[in-house]
Amino acid sequence: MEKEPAKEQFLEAVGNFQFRGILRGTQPYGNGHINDTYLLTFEIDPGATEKIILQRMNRQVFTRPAELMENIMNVTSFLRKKIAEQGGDPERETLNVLPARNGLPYFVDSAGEYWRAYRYITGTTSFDRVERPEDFYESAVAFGNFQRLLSDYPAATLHETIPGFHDTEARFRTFQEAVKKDVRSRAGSVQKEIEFVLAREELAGVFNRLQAADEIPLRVTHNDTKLNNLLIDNKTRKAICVIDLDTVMPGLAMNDFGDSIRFGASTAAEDEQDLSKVSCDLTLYEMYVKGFLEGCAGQLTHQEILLLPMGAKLMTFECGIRFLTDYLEGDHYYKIRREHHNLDRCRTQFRLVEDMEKKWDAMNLIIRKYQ
Ligand code: ADP
Ligand code: GN1
Ligand code: MG
Repeated sequence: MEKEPAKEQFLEAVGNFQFRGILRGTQPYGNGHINDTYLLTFEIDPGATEKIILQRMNRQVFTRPAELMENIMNVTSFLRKKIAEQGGDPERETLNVLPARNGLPYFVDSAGEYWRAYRYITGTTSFDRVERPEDFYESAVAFGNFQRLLSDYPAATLHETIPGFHDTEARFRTFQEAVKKDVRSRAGSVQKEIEFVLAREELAGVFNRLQAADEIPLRVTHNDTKLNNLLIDNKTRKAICVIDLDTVMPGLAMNDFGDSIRFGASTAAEDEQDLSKVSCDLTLYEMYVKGFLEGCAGQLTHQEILLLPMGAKLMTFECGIRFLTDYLEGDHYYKIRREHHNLDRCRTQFRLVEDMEKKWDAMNLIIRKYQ
């Protein structure tokens, strides 16, 4: 895990963007696991303020930040046009990057760290848990719609910001390496979790095999569709803006569906320590199926629709593998807020996988209602 930025670096970054007004407040913001996010408040006129999101990008995770920002600039301008054509408000319905003083969409500080700024989208909330089922339905429509809006995006122009991001087979191999190296001597204490993964090697390769056989299409997908990567309007309760566009890349529709389910259809938080609270809520699952298919509006093939439950199981399994790998490697990837945080997160994911295995027939039956 990276260290927090030093105060001087933070101030250097703030001073190097084209912000208006006088800085009146700064606070760490949100619950993302990857970047360092701050909310800045500027007084632009007496009594009038403007809010900005400033982020220090995670250089260990994103090794080519300039390419990543090129993706974001291109994707957001593409979306902005479509949103405007459809009568929407591009200022609120997609991210707006604010340029640095040198005109670039990012600033590199004297320590070599990359910073970027977004207009803060006011009057919205990003939820860490589903508080109202209708919100989850709205999030499904928004993520499905996001994929549909990008269906004619020139995929070949996108940089792969994290190679093999959802290559579950490769994640499985990296995990095996981490067990072998066991750099923190933690493997001995997590034998049960290691066995859980090893017993499901077959599962890890399901989408790899279908892709190799050309049975499932690559699309431009978000790849990180958890509920807190979406802003819901406080008044209308509509999901208005998909955020965290760092991993928009060619990917699988089922994975976008699946990542939302593993996070939002869980009856407990991602890092819940009491595993008896963790299960996959089939009512929420069904609401998401309905919303996602509506949002995709007929774009998915029959095969993709049938594979949605597999997306849920695989994304949950993969996410658990990634948390466990990070735990074994010494917590260098995800931010942690307590000791063994990654292990707790891994355990909820594996509990969810087990629960999905039990509910597998029901999960598939639900899909058949909507196909
Ligand atoms: P990470 O990659 O660390 O998850 P995100 O880009 O998802 O970082 O940002 C972290 C959090 O900051 C989000 O979950 C959301 O709560 C908030 N956030 C990010 N961008 C905006 C924005 N433009 N307007 C309002 N809130 C935002
Ligand atoms: C990370 O960045 P954030 O917190 O929205 C991670 C996702 C994981 C998720 C688990 C770039 O998402 O892949 O599924 O944590 N993002 C990256 O909560 O690795
Ligand atoms: Mg995020």
